Amino acid sequence: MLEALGWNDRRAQEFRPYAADGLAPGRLVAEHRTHYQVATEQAERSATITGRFRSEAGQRTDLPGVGDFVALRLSAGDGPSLIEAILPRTSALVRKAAGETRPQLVAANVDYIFIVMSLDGDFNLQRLERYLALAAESGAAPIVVINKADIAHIAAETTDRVADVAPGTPMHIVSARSTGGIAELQRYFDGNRTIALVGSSGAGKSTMTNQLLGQTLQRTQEVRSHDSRGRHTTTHRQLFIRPQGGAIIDTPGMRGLELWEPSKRVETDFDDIDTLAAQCRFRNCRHETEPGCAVRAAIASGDLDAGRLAQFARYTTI
Ligand SMILES: Nc1nc2c(ncn2[C@@H]2O[C@H](COP(=O)(O)OP(=O)(O)OP(=O)(O)O)[C@@H](O)[C@H]2O)c(=O)[nH]1
Ligand SMILES: [Mg+2]
Ligand SMILES: [Zn+2]
Repeated sequence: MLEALGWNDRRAQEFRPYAADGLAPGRLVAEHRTHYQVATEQAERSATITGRFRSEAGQRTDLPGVGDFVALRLSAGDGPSLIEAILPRTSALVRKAAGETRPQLVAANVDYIFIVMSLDGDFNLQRLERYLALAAESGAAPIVVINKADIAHIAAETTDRVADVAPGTPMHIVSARSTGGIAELQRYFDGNRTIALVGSSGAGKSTMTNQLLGQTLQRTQEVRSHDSRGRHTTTHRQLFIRPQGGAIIDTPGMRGLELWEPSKRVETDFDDIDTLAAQCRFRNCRHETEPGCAVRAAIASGDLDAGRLAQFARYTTI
């Protein structure tokens, strides 16, 4: 069981002192408001952290997150087990939401990040660039997955532009709904690897999760027909164990990531700016003083609120 989750000799070595202390190994599969869910050799356990663990954590990212390998003090009765330690992370997918100074751990110990974009209204190279930057900082390898190949033909020019933005990054064109091309993605699980899916709401991450697992475990929902935007169906990150080995982490589309903290909810989808930026003279325009900047032109003409650009500028990671 733990092996399928990515447990190996190195992990066993790291775990030795905890084993000597009577702790059990596990992998954190979900984070809820009041508790965590942890997969162990026997079963899934609900778990919490000790007050000391919480007070010793310097940053929010020092707390356990989805994908972490942890050392658990198993509860004898019905109560939750206690997470006493986190094993060293091999990678950490971290994002900083707009207007927030504290970074948030999206997923830990991820080998591949599938950046899912769909061939409806979702396709957006600027957003791809932000996801690539996020992946580059994480230590996991990005894979571009272009979904919904059944509804639109992808022009060679489009794949060339993706290759420009993401040089050397593998690209797959698939249809999660009709399963086209999904089989070629299964090899990323070889060696019990962990894949995290990121991308905007409605891109088809949960549909793909179900296909890759061969089971319908995640709920999916139609996108809005007038603008192809998703409905933020997935509301929390969850790690699933693939029966044949390997793990997959489905995440909520961008804005959904903020939902767990409603008071701090900030608009983080910059489609308005992205659309304008596509018309800037320079592809790497920072919308500061560059000539031919369509974003500043829209602010000057009153079509775009200047506050939106400020918000966008603060939004450093994605
Ligand atoms: N035509 C077509 N539709 C697809 C494909 N993949 C997913 N969809 C549809 O797109 C809609 C959104 O899919 P989801 O899997 O819920 O999208 P998501 O990325 O998980 O969205 P959030 O959970 O909101 O972040 C659903 O109606 C899916 O059936 C595909 O390959 N082709
Ligand atoms: Mg989803
Ligand atoms: Zn510009």
